[in-house]
Amino acid sequence: MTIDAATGIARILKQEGVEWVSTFPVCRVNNALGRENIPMVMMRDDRYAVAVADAYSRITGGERIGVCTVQGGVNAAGLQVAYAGLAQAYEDNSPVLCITDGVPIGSTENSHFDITSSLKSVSKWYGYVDKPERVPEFMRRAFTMLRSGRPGPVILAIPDPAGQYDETADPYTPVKGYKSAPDPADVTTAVELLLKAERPLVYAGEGVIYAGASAELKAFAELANTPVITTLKAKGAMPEDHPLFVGVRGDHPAEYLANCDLILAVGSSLSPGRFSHAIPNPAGKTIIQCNVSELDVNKVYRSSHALIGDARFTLQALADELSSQTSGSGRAAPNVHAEIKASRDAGLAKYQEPMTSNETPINPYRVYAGLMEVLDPYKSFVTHDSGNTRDQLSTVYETLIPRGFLGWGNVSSLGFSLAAAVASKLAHPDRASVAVTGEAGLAYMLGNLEVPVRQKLGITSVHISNGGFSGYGPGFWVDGHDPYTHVVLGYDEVDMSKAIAELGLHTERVREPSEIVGALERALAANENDQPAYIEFICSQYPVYGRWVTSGHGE
Ligand SMILES: Cc1ncc(C[n+]2csc(CCOP(=O)(O)OP(=O)(O)O)c2C)c(N)n1
Ligand SMILES: [Mg+2]
Repeated sequence: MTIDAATGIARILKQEGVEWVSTFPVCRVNNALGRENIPMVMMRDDRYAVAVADAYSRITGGERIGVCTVQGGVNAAGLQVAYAGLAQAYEDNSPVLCITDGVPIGSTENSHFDITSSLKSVSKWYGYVDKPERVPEFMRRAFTMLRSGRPGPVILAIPDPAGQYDETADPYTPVKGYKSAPDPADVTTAVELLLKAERPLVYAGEGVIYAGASAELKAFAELANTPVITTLKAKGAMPEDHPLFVGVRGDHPAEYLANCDLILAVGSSLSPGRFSHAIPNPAGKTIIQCNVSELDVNKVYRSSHALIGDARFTLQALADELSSQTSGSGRAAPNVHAEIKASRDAGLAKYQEPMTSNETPINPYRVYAGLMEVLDPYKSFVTHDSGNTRDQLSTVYETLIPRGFLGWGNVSSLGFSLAAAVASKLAHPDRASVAVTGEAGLAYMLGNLEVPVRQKLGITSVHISNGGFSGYGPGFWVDGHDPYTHVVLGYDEVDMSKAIAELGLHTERVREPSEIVGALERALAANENDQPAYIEFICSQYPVYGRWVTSGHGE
């Protein structure tokens, strides 16, 4: 049976279990998606089309691959805007599939912007489907790469979506992801090193979430009696009420990183970035790198030892080996729980007062405390935006399930929180979904707030409305680190709750701390009726949060 390439792609996406595709028009496969009854979530710009699919892959830990389409071809306006989203997905290792129009044969070298070289710089693989009959091959390769190894975006460019091929010549069957386990000899050595250490620390990264290895992380940590910290992107990989959990941000993780003599990094590249902890005195520590990719071994820090493989298999193998080297008893560390509790309590003490503060304008921590009060941590999703909401929430928001909180940022692109909240609602309709943003993030997302109204997605946008880019102005730093560029029209000049109400969201403006919980409850009730909500909390500029262990400051 002869079909066109676009129809072939649509049918294969269905076979691969893709339930919807995010898009911003126009892309020449979209009509085939429509004809084949694949729902499209139409965003209001191309970057958000990528971001929603990207966030969906992150939130589902790669179990369900987010797919987007954007305009390509000659003079690819859509792709040029989408590039920002793809760059973010690439830097953050998100397995998103982006389909775009390819430059048709006969039109290459026609424009200054070189699609091939630019897209290769932000993808695990860029495939140009040069013949319609290669659609099944390229789709197989794409899904294999999306589900195996180090995650990352795959981009397919389709130069001739109308080109015909015989669907029966190379019938498509869905492909699986392939995983590997580390060399058993390397596992033995790792456990020997662990048992020699006096103050080992597990440093868990997002690879644990992609491997679905949270249970294995907990089981291994308990057997090894080791404290655990997580990266921002892995926040929630370890239940944060567990006695072995130290933290993500703040003085307590900093203390543990400084004082440990062995770091077992699992699923983290350890790359010192804006939003990761650097390792103090690395030369004085044994660093064991457990990663799916050899690219992260000996990266920046010398790896004393490495285990290459899937994080779940790695943690299982480590637990088995530790059990056998200790005759089943595990590693003895009698005071570890008490030490962690003391360090956590000391590190978090200074946030207690702002979390219960009655001051007006409202202290943003009081809003976060309200969120923790109204949300069921087992049935909700919270994400931050760039700016103080990221730094403050990652310091104090207690997360009990993987992806109960999405931390993001190797690249922290303003406005991504809306995409994440939309994606979470699509992934888990039964979970409350809340994005917390400042005015900079809000400005990026304004046009896209129409999407959850149109799509009937009950998400809540919480705006910490503090009249400026507060981390940049005076506050934590005496004169502010960007004193000339932090003031925008604030709550006294613009009532965003009125502006956004016109889009059809349930909105409220809250000035009193005592009204926080009620407003959040009303927002969640609107969400239950499939209406998105926006709540503007009139807040103080309060740029105080747990520090990263790094010489620079995050943005
Ligand atoms: C796309 C993009 N451009 C620039 C930045 C740098 N940046 C980080 S936070 C921020 C301002 C945040 O201000 P606001 O949203 O009001 O949050 P607040 O810190 O006041 O809570 C800027 C410009 C960024 N993260 N992303
Ligand atoms: Mg602000």
